[in-house]
Amino acid sequence: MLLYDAHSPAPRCLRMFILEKGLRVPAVTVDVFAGENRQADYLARNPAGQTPALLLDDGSTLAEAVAIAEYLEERHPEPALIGRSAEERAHTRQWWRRVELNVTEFIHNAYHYAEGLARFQPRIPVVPEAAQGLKQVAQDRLRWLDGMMGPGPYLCGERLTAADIWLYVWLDFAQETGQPFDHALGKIGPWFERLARRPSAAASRQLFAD
Ligand SMILES: N[C@@H](CCC(=O)N[C@@H](CS)C(=O)NCC(=O)O)C(=O)O
Repeated sequence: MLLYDAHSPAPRCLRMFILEKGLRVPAVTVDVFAGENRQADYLARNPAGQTPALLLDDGSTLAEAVAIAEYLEERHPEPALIGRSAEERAHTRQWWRRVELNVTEFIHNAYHYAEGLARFQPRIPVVPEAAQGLKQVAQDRLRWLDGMMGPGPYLCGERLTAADIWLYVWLDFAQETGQPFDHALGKIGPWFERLARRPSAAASRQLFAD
């Protein structure tokens, strides 16, 4: 197994997930700033040209951080970050999809179209005029998540899950790149501080190969 890691939020989600599971995964760093992920060598491994990716022992390569997390959880079920039962897994995936489809994808695309424009313009279609609207939707949908959160410390109540990790990493990235969120939100504000105190939050800033 070999992780193609990078200094970017999607790979950091996976690093935090792996750290919380207590796994050690060999990794190499892909220099996305220099566009190494868009060169022939990397594209031969992952034609999507994105990070993270995981080279499996059967020689195939898996992309998409969520798919990689699901794979690792199946191979290493404990500690469970998706769930131990069908019900737990379904609740995690419900929150995970809410997080990705309503908040983090908007943050990601707004970054591509604004603060990251110079880097991404040569790589992917960009729509700079959409950036402000995407940022507003992400903030609105975060308030929506805040309103749906229960009394527990995490999105899935008492269980820390992959959904928390994904939202935390992307909000942390957002506030460093021109998309600060409202820390006064009643549930998400304290939840963010709780996640930030976990050792994996600081440790996941560092690339695995460093
Ligand atoms: N949906 C994918 C997104 C992957 C993605 O966009 N990765 C970014 C880093 S956050 C990347 O590799 N960007 C460099 C590029 O697209 O050239 C996932 O979650 O794995």
